[in-house]
Amino acid sequence: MTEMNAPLKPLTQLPAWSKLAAHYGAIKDIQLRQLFADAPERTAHFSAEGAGLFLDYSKHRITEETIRLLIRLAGEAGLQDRIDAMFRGERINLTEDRAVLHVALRTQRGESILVDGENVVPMVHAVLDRLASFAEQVRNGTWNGHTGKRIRNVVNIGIGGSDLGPVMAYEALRHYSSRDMTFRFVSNVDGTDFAEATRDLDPAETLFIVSSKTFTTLETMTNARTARAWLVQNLGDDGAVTRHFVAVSTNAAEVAKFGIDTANMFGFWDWVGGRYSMASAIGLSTMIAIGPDNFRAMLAGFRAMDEHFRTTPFERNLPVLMGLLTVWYANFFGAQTVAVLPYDLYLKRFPAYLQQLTMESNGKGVTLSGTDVDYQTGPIFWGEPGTNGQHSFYQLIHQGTRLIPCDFIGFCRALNPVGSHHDILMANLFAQSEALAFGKTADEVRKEGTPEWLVPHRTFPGNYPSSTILADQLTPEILGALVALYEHSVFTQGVIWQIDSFDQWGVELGKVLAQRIIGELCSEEEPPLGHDSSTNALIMRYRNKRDAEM
Ligand code: G6Q
Repeated sequence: MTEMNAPLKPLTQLPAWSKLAAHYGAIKDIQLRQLFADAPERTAHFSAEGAGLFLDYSKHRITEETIRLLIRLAGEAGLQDRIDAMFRGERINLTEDRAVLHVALRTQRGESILVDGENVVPMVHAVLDRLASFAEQVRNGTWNGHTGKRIRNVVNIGIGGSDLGPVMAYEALRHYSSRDMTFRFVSNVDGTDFAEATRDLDPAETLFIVSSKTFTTLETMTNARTARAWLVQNLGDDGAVTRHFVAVSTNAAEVAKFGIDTANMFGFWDWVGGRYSMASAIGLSTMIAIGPDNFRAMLAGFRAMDEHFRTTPFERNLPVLMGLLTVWYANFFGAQTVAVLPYDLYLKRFPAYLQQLTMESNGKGVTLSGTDVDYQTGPIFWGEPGTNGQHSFYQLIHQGTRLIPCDFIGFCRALNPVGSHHDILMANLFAQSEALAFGKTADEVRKEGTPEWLVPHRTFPGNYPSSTILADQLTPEILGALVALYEHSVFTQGVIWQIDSFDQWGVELGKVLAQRIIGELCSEEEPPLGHDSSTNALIMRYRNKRDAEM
């Protein structure tokens, strides 16, 4: 057993855990109004900066003692050893017996990270170079379609980790993208996804990127076969596949079996988890959209945060602080969710992306040693861009009965400066975090002349915690840093909770569960059903209605 596998004391028996529990008892009713009145310079203490991101965590229900104890907990949980083990390429994904090396995707040429004695950095850069050359060819029209027409449309076919990163990054970096090309993302096995994505596309100008680590995922392979049929039917030649299909995968055999020349395949490795793969070849659509230079800038942003995480003392380490605050609210205040509220429309898919990153990683109920946890693990992440969310669900955060810690994300400079729009946008961000923290007392409401019966309704309890992440501008570098911030925050949480943040057995189950029923729905002879009575009745009803005359 390596050092990092040495049995740890159960989390709730760590000395810092009991100290935190006692500390929580002492400060649980503490008011942010009071904390700020007592220490007007509070933000100077409770803020940190790294990789171009400024984190203000002063509007949290914490004191210096809270942070001291949380950092002590991180120490007792062996966080630094685990960080080092990840960067060394150790097999910290225990249940899949794999290294966890998305950080290797962001290394510079000349660095060295060994997996089973082999330096993976040259492999990473060899693929990056091939990706860059291919992306350039598509962008400058050297790589044409089968009929000689220029490629104008790129459709990424993938799901989960092979979709959410590409689609989020494309939306986030749209400002930097080639505006004379169209990018679409087909993930759902619902035929509507493919139909709507391709209805206005000219097949002769369309490139499909089939992105699948395993190249066996039902949804992706179904969509890929449909895409191939659509292309061949429209162009009237099987040979067209060569110029219109490329693959991103770890499984060359399946790629070849599908009919894509492995010369047109871009590889990655089993030590890149699906939800951690947007900086790998899975980012091909991103690279075609924004160009190789911008893609490399994004990698540099990832790398800056990786280095910050690996080397910065925990007191000033952004992902560590954010991860520990998530633990503080989940385990001591009983918070069930975290809201992520980007004040930038380009980040509209960022909450969805984070849902997979956080919830697939830390939605675990068993520790690394196989025992059931007796504490909460990963909270539910959700959110929408501001200011839109303010006109819908923020009501519940302000005046509902639940404690929902929020992450506000904003930028000091607009990418589309239009009059005073950006100032108005940012004013809203600042106002929301202020209102959540400090609320409005009944007396303040009365002073506004509110009739007494209405006072309770117009009073805001406040004392709701939030972090604010500010950056200068949404650039490729900053997007990389932001994603890495959350990746490493998730890592920090997983280490504290003693779980495997890098497996996904629930997803694997989903991949096999539907197969039996697919056979029952798709075969001619309609085999007898052996499910529970509810499932049998639903399937029968579906079959009857489906086959009935309209
Ligand atoms: C991610 C998960 C999962 C995966 C998809 C697609 O961490 O493992 O979301 O990315 O199921 O898998 P393939 O890339 O193998 O098609």
